[in-house]
Amino acid sequence: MTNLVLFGPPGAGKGTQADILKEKYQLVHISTGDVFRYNIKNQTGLGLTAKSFIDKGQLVPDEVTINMLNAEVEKNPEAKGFIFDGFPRTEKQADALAESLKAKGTEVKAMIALEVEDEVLVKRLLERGKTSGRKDDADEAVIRNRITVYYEETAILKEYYKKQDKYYGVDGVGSVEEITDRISNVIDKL
Ligand code: B4P
Repeated sequence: MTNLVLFGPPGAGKGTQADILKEKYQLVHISTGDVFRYNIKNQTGLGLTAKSFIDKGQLVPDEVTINMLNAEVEKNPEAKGFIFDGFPRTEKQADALAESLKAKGTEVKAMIALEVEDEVLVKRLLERGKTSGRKDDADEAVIRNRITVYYEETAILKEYYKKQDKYYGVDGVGSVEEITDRISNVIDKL
């Protein structure tokens, strides 16, 4: 199985690239952000819990997120591999992912990180906020909090995967096609 973690700060383009790569490499795409937004829209218990964190630009608690991720993986027993988009975001989530894949006799093959500077991220998310209806994109203070949370809680995962020789950094600035080519160059050599 080819299991990829697409990594990077909020607005780096993980969702944009995962949508293209899932078709190109026939992988199942799981975006924890998308699953949360689906649950918020349908007003499920999970959605109500998630909303209170997402609207403030905070991470949803690990236990809730990990259970949800495992359920999504279980829904796809025939998958040739997964693109995890927005997961893991903490060390606890990374350990849980390793455990869940190990139980299937597989593992994370690579973490591909999109590198984009903060001011570009803020600009992209504010732009998306004009049309997305996403509360977490509409307010610059919330966007900046998401970026701070990324550095405080998520960025350490770079070291986590580096230690396992699985980290690949990719320049995330350029056209969407250029970035897909850069990521594909990494995947094709795995
Ligand atoms: P996510 O849904 O994961 O969203 P994201 O980080 O905002 O965006 P992404 O990097 O996917 O960017 P995109 O392609 O959309 O998270 C939302 C929230 O959910 C989190 O803040 C958190 O609260 C919660 N959450 C999710 N996962 C969690 C977890 N594991 N644990 C706890 N909480 C969790 O691109 C952004 C914009 O840039 C788009 O408008 C796009 O069109 C544009 N863009 C993309 N590529 C571009 C390019 N090359 N050039 C110019 N613009 C580009």
